[in-house]
Amino acid sequence: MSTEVYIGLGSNLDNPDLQIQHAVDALAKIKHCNVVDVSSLYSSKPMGPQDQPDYMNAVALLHTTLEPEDLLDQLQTIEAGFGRVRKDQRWGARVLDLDILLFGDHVINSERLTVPHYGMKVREFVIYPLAEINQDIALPDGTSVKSLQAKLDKNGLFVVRRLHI
Ligand code: ROI
Repeated sequence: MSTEVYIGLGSNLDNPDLQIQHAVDALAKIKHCNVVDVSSLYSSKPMGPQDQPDYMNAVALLHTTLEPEDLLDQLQTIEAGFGRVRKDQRWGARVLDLDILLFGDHVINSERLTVPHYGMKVREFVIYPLAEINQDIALPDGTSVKSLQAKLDKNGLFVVRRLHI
């Protein structure tokens, strides 16, 4: 049985626009995973410290038979391959961030993983691209993405271009 998984992608260093498309390409190469949809590429204002460049963000929908922590391993391997240093300053600039936003309707609170992603409900750069892929999804607690989007200011968020799978 495969599970629908939504992944958040973010970058604000070293040509973020290209990093995000390359990251989608890398997701497509993970074994036991299919990338079935991807949002547009969005430009967003940094959340957290403001003395860092604007971000590029997107969301991808995968179908996978991997367990959550095995998928996390794969995502961290991709981040490392993009030169991501794990000690990046908290909420500082980064080459590539890959977050598991939703893993089917699983609720996970392990040492390595918090799913749904803890900050997603208030992040316009997550909720808008998610709603672009599927207006009708709900979080495990029943909150619809549509209702979250209606409450969230765009905060300067805009679509840059389409991404391809
Ligand atoms: N801000 C934006 N706009 N996009 C991100 O992906 C992002 N990621 C982060 C923090 C530093 C919280 N800010 C962000 O990890």
